[in-house]
Amino acid sequence: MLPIFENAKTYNNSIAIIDNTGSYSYSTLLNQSKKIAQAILQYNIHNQPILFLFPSSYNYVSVQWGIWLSGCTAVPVHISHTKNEIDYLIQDTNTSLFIYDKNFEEKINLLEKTSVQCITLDDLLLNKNDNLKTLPTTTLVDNALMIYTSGTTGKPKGVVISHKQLDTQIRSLSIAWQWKNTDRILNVLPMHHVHGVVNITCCALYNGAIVEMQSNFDAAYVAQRMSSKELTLFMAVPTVFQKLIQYFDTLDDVTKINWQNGMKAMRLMVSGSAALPITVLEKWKIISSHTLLERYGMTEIGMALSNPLNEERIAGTVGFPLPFVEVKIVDEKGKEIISNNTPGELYVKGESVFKQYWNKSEETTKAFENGWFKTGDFVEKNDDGYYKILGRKSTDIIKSGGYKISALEIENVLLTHPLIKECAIVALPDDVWGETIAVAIVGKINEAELKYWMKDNIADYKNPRKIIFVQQLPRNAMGKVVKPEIKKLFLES
Ligand code: MLC
Ligand code: AMP
Repeated sequence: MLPIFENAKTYNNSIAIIDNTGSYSYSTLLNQSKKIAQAILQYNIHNQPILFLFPSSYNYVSVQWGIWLSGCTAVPVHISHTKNEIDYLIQDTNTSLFIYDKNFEEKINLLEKTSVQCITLDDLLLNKNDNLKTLPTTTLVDNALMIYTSGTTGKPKGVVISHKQLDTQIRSLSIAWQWKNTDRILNVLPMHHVHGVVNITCCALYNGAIVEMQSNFDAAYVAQRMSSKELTLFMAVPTVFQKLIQYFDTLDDVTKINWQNGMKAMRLMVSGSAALPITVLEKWKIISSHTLLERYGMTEIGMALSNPLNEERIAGTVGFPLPFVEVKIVDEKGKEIISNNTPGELYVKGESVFKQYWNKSEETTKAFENGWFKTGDFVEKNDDGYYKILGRKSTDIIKSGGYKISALEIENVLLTHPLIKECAIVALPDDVWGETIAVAIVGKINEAELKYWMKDNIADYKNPRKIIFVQQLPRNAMGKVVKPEIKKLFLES
């Protein structure tokens, strides 16, 4: 049995998950997951990716665990994904089963089903016959998760993570941040990326803690839960902390003090997925009495670097390599940089690093060099051994609200609009979102109509927020679009 299930057995009647439908113990969760696994087995699916679409909830986790217990790979679909994006996931995974929450019926009805069977959780369990098959023994070598991530080329790629890799990622954070079964965490992050899925939910459930699942971020709700003094942990992206600071400033003194007292009772707050501005760290420290622990990670590698739990946390750095993670910094020629304070690309190796990009062997091979994963992030190490993230190798990778967004992917979607002749996406600095997405367009199209069209074609968080129309895109002598020139157009306007 996988370690996470072994542990769940021992935590038995302790509460595992609280969502807006109630509280669920570890034994209830495990039993429900087994029922779901039995129902999946009736489809004669083995070792295959299965898509699932649920808000962040008890049902989400029981389906994820059910997929694992059936020996298959869990592929989370996000509630904000549009028809086209989900059609792509169905086609790319070549899955034959898609389990969804009945509230998304309308979205599912729009899909080009091809050979996939789409079924609600209710119907899946209803159709389960009493001829129970023996559940397969899922082992650490089996695939656990496939998380889609944007790259510098084309459409998102499925990052395949085995149970061994997932288990290593969980154990690494459990050691570093000393997860305990007395912990209680509120999850406000989306459940199709590692931050919400692995760092918060899997770590909590592996350690017998309680995870409160919220399907969206609501500053007032976070404040209320923190004021209760029941939470011990909170983890989020910098945009969330920025929004909490803005919300704090709107409150009356009594509410502020209650919230602050609640936060003082917590043991740890973590920020990651994007650079944490030092101003945010400082303001949050004044409000909460916590120095945010900043750490660095990536879908392909899980978490790699983290400020320490007990030693000094240095603002603007992401600390040291986590347990089971090896890192090195290399120059343009791939040669290791030994000296401190010298920038280079971060390479990562270890049991936590992903297995492959789904059905993309060439891209997988290109992503590694002699067993080291090439992150595409520039870093340097200071004299005390703390790592600092300096930026990405590619400016076509944008981080907005903690989401990684590929400029190319959005440009390709926009170019499918018949009235758009050319376009170029750039990232503009933004105090709240880190970066905000902007687009220069050549074409005669009404802005309001374009925004309406985008809502159906691109998940909201990937939508360009600023648009300018130009006669032509600035290009260099080679015909390549000069993106810094486009950025200037926005910054000067
Ligand atoms: C939404 N809006 C944006 C935007 N996204 N505006 C600018 N830039 C963006 N990126 C707009 C909406 O259109 C809406 O506008 C308003 O902001 C509120 O939208 P929302 O969706 O309700 O926002 P909110 O719930 O406040 O979401 C903020 C957030 C969310 C920070 C909670 O973006 C989020 O969950 N981010 C986390 C992503 C994540 O988990 N990344 C981890 C990847 S893993 P209007 O006009 O309608 O009000 C990884 C590895 C690692 O990176 O290291 O962890
Ligand atoms: P994703 O591919 O969505 O998992 O995003 C991973 C990327 O997020 C990394 O390659 C980094 O560029 C960025 N990232 C994650 N954590 C941090 C951090 N603490 N500081 C700066 N960038 C970060």
